[in-house]
Amino acid sequence: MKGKIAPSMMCVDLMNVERDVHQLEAESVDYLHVDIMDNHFVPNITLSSDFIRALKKITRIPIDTHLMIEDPEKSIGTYDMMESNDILCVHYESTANIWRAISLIRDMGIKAGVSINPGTPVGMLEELIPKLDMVLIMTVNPGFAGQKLIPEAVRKIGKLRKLLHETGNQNVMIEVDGNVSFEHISSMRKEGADIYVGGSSSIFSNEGTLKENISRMRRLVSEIE
Ligand code: S6P
Ligand code: MG
Repeated sequence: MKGKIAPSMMCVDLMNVERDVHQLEAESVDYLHVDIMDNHFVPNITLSSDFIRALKKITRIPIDTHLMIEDPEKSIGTYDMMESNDILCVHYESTANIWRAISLIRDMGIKAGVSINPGTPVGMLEELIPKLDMVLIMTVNPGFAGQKLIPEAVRKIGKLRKLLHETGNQNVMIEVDGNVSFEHISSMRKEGADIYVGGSSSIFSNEGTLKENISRMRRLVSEIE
């Protein structure tokens, strides 16, 4: 699959969201990655479902929502603004009822994703995979932008790619999130990731303008097809 780019909206200039979203649109990014936290599952609070509602008024870029909240099945109903090309992703570790959470997302007609923390093995997903559109591999501990990569987590991308192949589920996309930097994208691409979340270490890095950073990232994610 052609590598896709998903800028992380928690790294956008919050005083200039609309300006930056229009610029991201002009650069034809594939998704807007929206991090939602609850200060319980992770020790931070960031964006919200209201932020997605506001985004929907100004752009048609598909939304890729990463819920880092406990018991997400209780609030999935508040994401009723999401559409069939949007992705709603819950953490495997965040609920005792992951199957129910995925079913609720699917029943709403939204693409369903499950995310795993660096310490969670990909094998835990085996029975869930046929119900999923995407698996998100965290390559840092969730909660904050600007962290250092956990290299062992990058190797899980390759393990998941193999599992998808062996079980005939190659249509399930693999997303990678956490220090997806200019330095690390190539190894993530070699392992087989499809969607790349760009934050402070790439798209929003002060090494270049948004436009320059996106084209640099696009070159890196297109190198291996
Ligand atoms: C972290 C969150 C991520 C970050 C992204 C930031 O919990 O899920 O989506 O926003 O990782 O990117 P970077 O390049 O600063 O690590
Ligand atoms: Mg995220």
